[in-house]
Amino acid sequence: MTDFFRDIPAVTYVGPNSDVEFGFRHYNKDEVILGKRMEDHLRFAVAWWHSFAWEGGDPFGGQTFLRPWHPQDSMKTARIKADVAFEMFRILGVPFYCWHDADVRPETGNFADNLKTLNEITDYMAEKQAQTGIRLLWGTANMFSHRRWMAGASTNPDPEVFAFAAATVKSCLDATHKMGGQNYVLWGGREGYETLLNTDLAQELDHMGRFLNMVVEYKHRIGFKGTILVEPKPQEPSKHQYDYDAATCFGFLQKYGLEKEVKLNLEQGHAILAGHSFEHEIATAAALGVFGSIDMNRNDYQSGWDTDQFPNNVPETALAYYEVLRAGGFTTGGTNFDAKVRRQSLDPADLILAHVGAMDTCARGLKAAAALLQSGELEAARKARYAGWATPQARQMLASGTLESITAEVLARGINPQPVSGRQERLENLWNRYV
Ligand code: XLS
Ligand code: NI
Ligand code: NI
Repeated sequence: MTDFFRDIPAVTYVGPNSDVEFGFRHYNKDEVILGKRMEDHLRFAVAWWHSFAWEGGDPFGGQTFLRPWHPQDSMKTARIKADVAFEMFRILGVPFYCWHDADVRPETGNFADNLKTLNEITDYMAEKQAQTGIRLLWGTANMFSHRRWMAGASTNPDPEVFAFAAATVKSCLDATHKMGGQNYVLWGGREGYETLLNTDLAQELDHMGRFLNMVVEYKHRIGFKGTILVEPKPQEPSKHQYDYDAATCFGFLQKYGLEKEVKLNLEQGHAILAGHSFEHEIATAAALGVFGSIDMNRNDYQSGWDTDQFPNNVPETALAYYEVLRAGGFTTGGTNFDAKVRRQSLDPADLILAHVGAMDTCARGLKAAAALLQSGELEAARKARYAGWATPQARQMLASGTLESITAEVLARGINPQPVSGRQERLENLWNRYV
């Protein structure tokens, strides 16, 4: 036990009218929605890196947080960090968490030592999982912070970096497997380029495709039952990242024969950076059969970079969960808060309350989405819009029509389509009745 969160009580459901600060107003984990407990719908996870490893720096200034586990350069402080993390998970009552290797163990700069400390600290964390019942949503390798990764990991022009990356992912997948992780994530922060002048784009993509195939082959060899997830992001830190968005990732997976093996972890802020909405990315992944999990952290709409803030906009989360529900909900995936408090938010209470607010925001979004889905009103309107396609002629046109046969039909039947309203505002008004 540490005293980092001293005086902070375990957070429980208090209902929307309570003025208790450390309470959930909307997240009532046992409440059943569409036949499933809210906890099982949302599958919340805390991100080790932003909540515990991040020291409060931004491009203009360094550390603002002075935590008892700083500096993070020894196994002693790594253990304190793990103790505090599990205390926070207990206070919040979250079922899951996520980590990168570099968040949980000290960096020694050499693979053998990093492997030893990773195994040691993940054994320690696995014990804590067993004691508390808190589970691992996903593990991942940080292949973007250390200078060795500056020109990429699997896409690095130097084969020694490719080798280091392969060994690193093996070590992280082994640890994730040992800890009963539900997924394994690969986010290609430096899998991209700064300038085409020094880059062989085609060769780099082939290397990345081969690398991901090695990961999938290894997963099957060790019997890891979790899902391998790729996380799209268009840019930052690379000027151009290969895993640009959901559609780009699907094309990549298909080219390298992985579209049945790998799914996507979609992040709200990354969707916005790609010029999409979050619900677009979820709907696209679902339509392509590769929807996996979400990182529910938003960006500031004013600054054009990944500010990783906790969600606080109910209508936005409602649109996202509506698509998650339409996709059939999460299986191995969940809602990871890949989010950090602001660098002025120094207090331990800030960390707790950031998550409480985010969990409530998501709960409200989920409830609104579920109520609208259950009412069937939006789905009925959508169905009505496509009703013409249910006729035998329309179905036959799709199944066996040719441009010649269809032209003959247009002439014979005098087809002359009459535009009908898309009813967008009416449907937006319908949405607003639910959020
Ligand atoms: C960064 C990414 C990262 C991944 C995990 O923008 O979101 O945090 O989720 O490597
Ligand atoms: Ni991100
Ligand atoms: Ni993320």
